[in-house]
Amino acid sequence: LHRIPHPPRRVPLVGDVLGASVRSPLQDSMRFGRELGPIFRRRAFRNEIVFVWGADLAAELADESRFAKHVGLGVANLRPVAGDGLFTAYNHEPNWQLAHDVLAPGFSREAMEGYHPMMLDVAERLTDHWDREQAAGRAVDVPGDMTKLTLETISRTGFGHDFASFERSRPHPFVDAMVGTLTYAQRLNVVPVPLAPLLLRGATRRNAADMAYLNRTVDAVVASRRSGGGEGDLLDRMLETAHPGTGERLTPENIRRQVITFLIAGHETTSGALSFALHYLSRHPETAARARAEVERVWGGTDRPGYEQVARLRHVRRVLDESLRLWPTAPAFAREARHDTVLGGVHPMREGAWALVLTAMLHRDPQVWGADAEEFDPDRFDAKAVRARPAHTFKPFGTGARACIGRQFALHEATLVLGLLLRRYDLRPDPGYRLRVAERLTLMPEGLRLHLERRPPVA
Ligand code: MNH
Repeated sequence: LHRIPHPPRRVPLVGDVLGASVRSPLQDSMRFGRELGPIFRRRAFRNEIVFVWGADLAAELADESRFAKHVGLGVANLRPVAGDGLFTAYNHEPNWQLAHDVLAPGFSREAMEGYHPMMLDVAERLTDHWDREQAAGRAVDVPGDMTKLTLETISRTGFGHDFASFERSRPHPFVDAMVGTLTYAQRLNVVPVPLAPLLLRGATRRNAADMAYLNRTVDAVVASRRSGGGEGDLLDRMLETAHPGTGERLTPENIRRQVITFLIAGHETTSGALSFALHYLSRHPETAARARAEVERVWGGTDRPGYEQVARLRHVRRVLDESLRLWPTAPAFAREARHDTVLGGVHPMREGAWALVLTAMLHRDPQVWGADAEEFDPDRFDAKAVRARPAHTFKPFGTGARACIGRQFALHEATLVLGLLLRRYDLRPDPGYRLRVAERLTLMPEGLRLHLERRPPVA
């Protein structure tokens, strides 16, 4: 450990919390990373955390024969909410493989084609709302509206449930409860464990109420399905499908955990990704024009593109990739050693020892991305540039067996929505807005509002 640099002002007992903020642990770590280099450590009270962002070291940690997902920090803090659901399950828990095998067909290409018309319906709710805001001369609340969109998309495609988000002026209470539990899980990372009950007493009580609300909502969704017919969606698979090999089924308690997991994991990060992409599109009119020209070429005169017409939007996808490079909305993931090993030839790790990969910094490593790594440039994702880059340098969806199961779902949904919005509106930034990134385990551009102008329909 002594070979790994740490911040210079280390306070006995407390550690490296000086200058650190409970609101922005990730952006603090990015700052430390820039000062201390590709591997560093920070101590908060008695916990020492090793951070890695150098591309060579991160590529080693992606080696599945030596490392696996580690359920720690923010992910572990969500165990009371999400239990042994897919995202928070320990590698050794049999429910991980069972649920993975039962649910994987729900993320196949054929499944995506099935969700596509419902995704379009939800996107039209958004454009109806934005048309009204535009006509009234109001700027739109980007993160708020993207969250409505992505929550409706996952709840309708996955669970046949309508939260009526666009009929509300405030976020759905499910979203407030979710943000509450995510913020609480993040705070537990930066408060000394023995003192947590004392320091977070009020917050702990609110968190219990939030968890109870999430459970009640999910139980109601499941109960209404049990009384009605299935529709071949995710919930149907959870309730009806036996494991193809063993014939085993998910238990009711595990289904509850999976539904919460998918309702949260299935919308929060996609909402952030869309919001950052819209921010960059509004600040880069030449990029927006190029992406828009592609949409008009591939879609022609239709407002209801087919699945294939979305899959063919290469330039729009690059905008999304480049936004996820700069602000991967799940900004870190943890990896543990499967057996004793040496990282980078110099850092010995015992079996079970772990490190946090800072994706947000890996994606800015100048050795990979160049001296202009901090600049927004979607051309970094043209086919030739991608081929020229080493493996494991772009990891917004994590890595290996425990990587994101919803990746294609998120990319399809987000590409579809960006295509529709580019085609329909010119996006004008608020001149006074400076990007501020809010953290609640995931990332979101705080307070982002855009002014819209309607574009003439495509002939
Ligand atoms: Mn998603 C795991 C990022 C969209 C459901 N997701 C992960 C991981 C990352 C991630 C990173 C791995 C975390 C870790 O190693 O600890 N996910 C994203 C991003 C988006 C996203 C950046 C959108 C953009 N995720 C989605 C969507 C769904 C989803 C949409 C569901 C419809 N994600 C999951 C699940 C897991 C996961 C479930 C856990 C998979 C597993 O461990 O088997």
